[in-house]
Amino acid sequence: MINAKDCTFLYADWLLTCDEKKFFIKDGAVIFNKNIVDVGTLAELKKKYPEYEYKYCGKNSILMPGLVNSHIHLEFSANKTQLKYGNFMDWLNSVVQKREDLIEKATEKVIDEELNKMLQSGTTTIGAISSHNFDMTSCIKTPINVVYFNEAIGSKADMVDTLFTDFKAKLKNANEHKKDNFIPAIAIHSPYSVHPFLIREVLQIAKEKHLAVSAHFQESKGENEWLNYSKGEFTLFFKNFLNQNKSLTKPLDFLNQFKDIKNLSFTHCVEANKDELETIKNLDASIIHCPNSNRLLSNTILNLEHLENTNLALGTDGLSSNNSLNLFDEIRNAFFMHTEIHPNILAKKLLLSATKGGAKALGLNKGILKKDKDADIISFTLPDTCENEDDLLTAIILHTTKVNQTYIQGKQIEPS
Ligand code: MCF
Ligand code: FE
Repeated sequence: MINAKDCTFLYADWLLTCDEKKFFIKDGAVIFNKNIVDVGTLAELKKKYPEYEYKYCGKNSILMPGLVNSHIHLEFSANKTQLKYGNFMDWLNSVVQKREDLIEKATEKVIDEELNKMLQSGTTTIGAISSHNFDMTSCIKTPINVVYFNEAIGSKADMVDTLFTDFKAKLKNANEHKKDNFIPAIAIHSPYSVHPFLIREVLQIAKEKHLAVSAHFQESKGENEWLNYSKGEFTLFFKNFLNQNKSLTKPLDFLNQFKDIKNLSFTHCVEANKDELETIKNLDASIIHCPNSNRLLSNTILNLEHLENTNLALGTDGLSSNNSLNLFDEIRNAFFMHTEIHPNILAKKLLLSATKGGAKALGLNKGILKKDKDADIISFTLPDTCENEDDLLTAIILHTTKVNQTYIQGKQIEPS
């Protein structure tokens, strides 16, 4: 028996479970309160629960899990035209130059508007990397689920105690607002920018408090050369700004410090070699793919064929390296970039990475329409009928930028 009073009953022309088993349900229906109660064809569910009224999502409608944007930087939301693209070091130098101005312009109102646009485009969960907690008020009040990654950054030895104290204050601040849809977590900025002492201490906290952890990793050729040989285009930056002439860690030594972190992700990984990818896989970590950002900052692309058996998630990164935080835009761009994979196979891979894959990366019970999962659900319609499930996912990617209905943990959300 179900308590119909607390439940919503929806059906659509197609339901995508985003679970590899039984991915497509034609004329699919879902019953949910805060969690999903049942999923099946409308005929099956009507037979099981005949006395209830089911609401139709419309002609050519789709029901699927809400999207998970696993990696964004909201504090950079004010950037439109200020940063340099094409080479990571040029971008980084422009960030150093414009950072204060951009951060000042990223007011609560600007960030709220971006979050609202994300809601309208079907994103129900984000992994937000926060450098300063300036985005925290917006992240606490949004109905979107937020895994809030407090960032540890800084490689100067004489600053390390201060940096650690600041980090702990930020984490404490975030922890005071912890709730169902605001979950504090830890970001280690990258192997090149965080002192080994800081990495060790911060990971110790993550282990003790069972927090999710994320890090940028192997994003550019410059990073790879610096980490392995203390050479290349990072050299000047480290000499000038940090008076440092040697990398403090090697890529594999960096990765090996993350053992025993349960919900772990590495963003970018475009320059990661076979051993590094193998280590990531053995850590049971996820790789977060940010294709637009990689195109803009380093003009590279992740090789998806090298990632067998590693969980893949998807992110937009911030507006510091993108023109949109709409995850359907990102999926569409990725779809056109990865020309080595058949469109329909790639479409499935990308939609999985934006739902189930993202939920795993962030350690959440979401991303799949299945009994007992959190009821984060979106519905939208296609411009015409699609009879064949083989073509459906490509059609969705080509034609979707906005959704009609959004439910987060069972509650219907009206974008403001
Ligand atoms: O992911 C992109 C590129 N890689 C590294 N960092 C950032 C990205 N977008 C914003 N950032 C932030 C980062 O969180 O840039 C700051 C850090 O606080 C400066 S260091 C690159
Ligand atoms: Fe990033």
